[in-house]
Amino acid sequence: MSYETILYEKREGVATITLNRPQALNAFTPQMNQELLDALKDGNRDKTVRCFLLTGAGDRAFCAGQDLKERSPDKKGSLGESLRVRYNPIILAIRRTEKIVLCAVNGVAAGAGCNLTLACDLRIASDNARFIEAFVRVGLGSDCGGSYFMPRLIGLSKATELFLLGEPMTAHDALRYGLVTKVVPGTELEVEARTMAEGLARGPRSTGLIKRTLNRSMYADLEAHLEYEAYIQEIAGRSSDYDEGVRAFGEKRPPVFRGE
Ligand code: T3D
Repeated sequence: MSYETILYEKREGVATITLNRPQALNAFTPQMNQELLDALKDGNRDKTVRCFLLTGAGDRAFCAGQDLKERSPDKKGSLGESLRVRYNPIILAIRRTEKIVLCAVNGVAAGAGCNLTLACDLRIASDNARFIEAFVRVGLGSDCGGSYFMPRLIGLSKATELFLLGEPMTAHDALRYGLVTKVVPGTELEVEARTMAEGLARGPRSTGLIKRTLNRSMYADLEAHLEYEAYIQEIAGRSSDYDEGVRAFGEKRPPVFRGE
């Protein structure tokens, strides 16, 4: 299979997927959604793969979420549908595979990009990583399971703060809250993540069973919640505040919301 928006490599039991649109902070286009899903399906089928390593190209960003330059008010389409078709299958593929998914967060992770990191089993971050639940900044609610994973991972109080204020959480704060396993200098992230991924790939069969058990313990109704987020995002996506949020982002100015 050939890919244009991701890099995909399988070696030593590890399937490495690199989101590869660094000029747009690795933001999602429909093609990138599809290629990421295809790679996850391929690695899941491949018996030589025991662990996924998910990261972003460059040292600025892991992923800035949906590509907002595709989202002018006249061609934004249905956000609920976009989530059901493009994003939710990725989140479910990560949770459903018994292979461990390690995320190497190599820079800013915003919006859907932030929530993609949360769906993974483990996170290791470079010291310049930031986690931003950026949705509120453009007049949206949460999606990609962020409102599901974040309170389970760090507690409701801090999760509420992150979603309502949309402020960045630094890598070191993420470590303090247990969101990431380790923070390393950016120059060391690739090697550290690779070492951790190869170690996970050498683990016993039971690692996949442990993942299944933890899924059952914490994530039993994930699918229904993803559907609920898509329903809510459809409402938010139809609001004039969202149109203003996207316009303001493109014009590099703060949005003026009217609560409508
Ligand atoms: O289908 C659907 O829409 C449903 C799904 C929705 C899920 C979502 O993800 S909605 C949320 C989308 N993401 C965001 O709201 C984040 C937007 N970006 C930012 O807030 C900031 O760019 C960052 C905090 C990520 C990084 O800030 P900073 O100061 O390090 O970089 P910057 O200068 O803002 O951005 C650098 C460039 O990347 C800039 O382009 P330019 O001016 O150099 O040509 C900027 O426009 C571009 N960029 C950043 N984020 C996006 C983007 N381009 C397109 N889409 C983006 N999301």
